[in-house]
Amino acid sequence: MPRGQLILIEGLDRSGKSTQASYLTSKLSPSKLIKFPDRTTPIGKLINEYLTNKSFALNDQSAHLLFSANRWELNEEIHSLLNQGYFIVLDRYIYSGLAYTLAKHDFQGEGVSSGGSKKQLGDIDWLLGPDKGLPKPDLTLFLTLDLQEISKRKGFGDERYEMEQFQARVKQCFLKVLPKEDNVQIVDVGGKTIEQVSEELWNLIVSKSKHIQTNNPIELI
Ligand code: 2DT
Ligand code: MG
Repeated sequence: MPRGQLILIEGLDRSGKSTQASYLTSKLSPSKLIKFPDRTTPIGKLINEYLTNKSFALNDQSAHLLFSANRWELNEEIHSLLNQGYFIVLDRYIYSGLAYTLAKHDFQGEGVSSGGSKKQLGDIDWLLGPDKGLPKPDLTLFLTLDLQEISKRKGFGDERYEMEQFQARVKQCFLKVLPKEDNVQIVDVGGKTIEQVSEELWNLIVSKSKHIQTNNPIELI
């Protein structure tokens, strides 16, 4: 039996990423939606504390490693579902891991970053190291929109990272870390309805998934 496919939906905050990821999961069968960070696991609970409590003191390197460790917590489940033929839709994954930490490297604002050395945060090899060996997405769809439109959409909550000035850095960092490959597609959602975006993403999945070699084992990062 051919394996299933690993489809990653990445995107800026307020891009409609989670809405689209659940919609796509409902269109694919059999399928499972996996959201990162998964806040229900032992490490996910720490991450939740880190995101929701700005006085929770974790340095930036440790936080970065925890997000990666959280992906490793689901590694066996992902392999097992793929081997059973499931489509797995990921809502955030390694590129969020790279982009958010990289964005902290030279961000001066309050409430995002710890003190201390930030040298490693600008070193992509260091950032990617802990994710090496995780399953590599077959297809990545990155939802982007311009910053003016981000600020028009409804306001941020008060989790760590949910502030406009930081999002501008995150956007630049995503564009820097996303590989320039045919199976990584950037979709501008600006000015489009939820339905229009869904249709565009669905068409991309239909056209790209024909080329995914599901008789070969999933590649690793
Ligand atoms: P949500 O709002 O989507 O729950 O994300 N993040 C996420 C990282 O900094 N590194 C990672 O590896 C991942 C997966 C993005 C909560 C925040 O966590 C950030 C926003
Ligand atoms: Mg959020």
